[in-house]
Amino acid sequence: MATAFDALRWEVDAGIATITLDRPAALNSLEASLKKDLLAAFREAGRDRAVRVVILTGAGRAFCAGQDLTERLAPDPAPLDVEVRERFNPLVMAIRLLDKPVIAAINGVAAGAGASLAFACDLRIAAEHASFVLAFGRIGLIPDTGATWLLPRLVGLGRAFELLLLADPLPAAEALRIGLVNRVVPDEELAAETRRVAASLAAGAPRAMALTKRAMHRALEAGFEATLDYEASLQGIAGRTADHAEGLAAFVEKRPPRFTGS
Ligand code: T3D
Repeated sequence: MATAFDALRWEVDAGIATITLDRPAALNSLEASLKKDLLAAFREAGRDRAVRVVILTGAGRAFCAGQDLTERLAPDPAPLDVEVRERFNPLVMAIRLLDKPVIAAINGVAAGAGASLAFACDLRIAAEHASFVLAFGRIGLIPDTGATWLLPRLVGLGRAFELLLLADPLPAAEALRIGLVNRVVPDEELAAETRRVAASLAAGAPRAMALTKRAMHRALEAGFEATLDYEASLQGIAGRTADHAEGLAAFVEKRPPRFTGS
């Protein structure tokens, strides 16, 4: 399906929406229209019932180089706190609140808020020549767009400090070793491998997946007993879906389930 976005490409095929940041000459850095389009694309992914999984990737040799720094040099840029609150934070909240899995297909360098976007996704698959650069400190800023919350939860506090304070490039292989990405594949296989994973998710039970995402995010901020209780409530909801009945029927009939999201 073609769309009305200017700064990104949006395609939906077989239940998979692919959002491609499309400013390759500026390494897909985030300027006003791209930030606006990206938020709109995540909202569209939430609304479109045909979409079961979202892939976020970049055109050209980068995933995303974070804030477009030329925008900061323009006359009268928005104060940074306003920019972060109003334009960056809504992006990572949209990923987090989207009740569908989001995969970052990290095709090249992910820097600054571009890395934060990847951290906010549910799964990360990286090309072997991709890398992360936590570039905030290099320009005298602090990590934002969720980096201080997400990164320690993904790799632990010590490694997060190292990455955020030293800001050395982290190659994909090392990112895999420390658990920051789920898979690393040869560059030319990134799109196909990501699609394979997305297709597998798209064949799953959508409501169960949405509830799983909600439960996992809640669990990150709750105690054990509260989590047990929350899991029980969400399981009650999952247990009443047609997809659960379909899953049971498929099991006893020894056939693959056909989940509809109802
Ligand atoms: O509003 C706010 O500021 C608040 C929010 C802040 C969140 C943030 O994201 S802060 C962090 C911002 N990002 C950065 O500091 C990263 C800056 N870029 C780099 O450090 C490097 O470009 C990379 C490590 C990402 C890649 O290096 P390399 O050597 O592979 O490429 P390059 O030659 O530096 O860049 C290629 C082109 O992309 C170049 O343009 P040119 O010379 O070919 O016309 C470069 O200027 C452009 N580019 C790269 N990053 C940005 C960018 N243009 C604008 N903004 C960028 N962030």
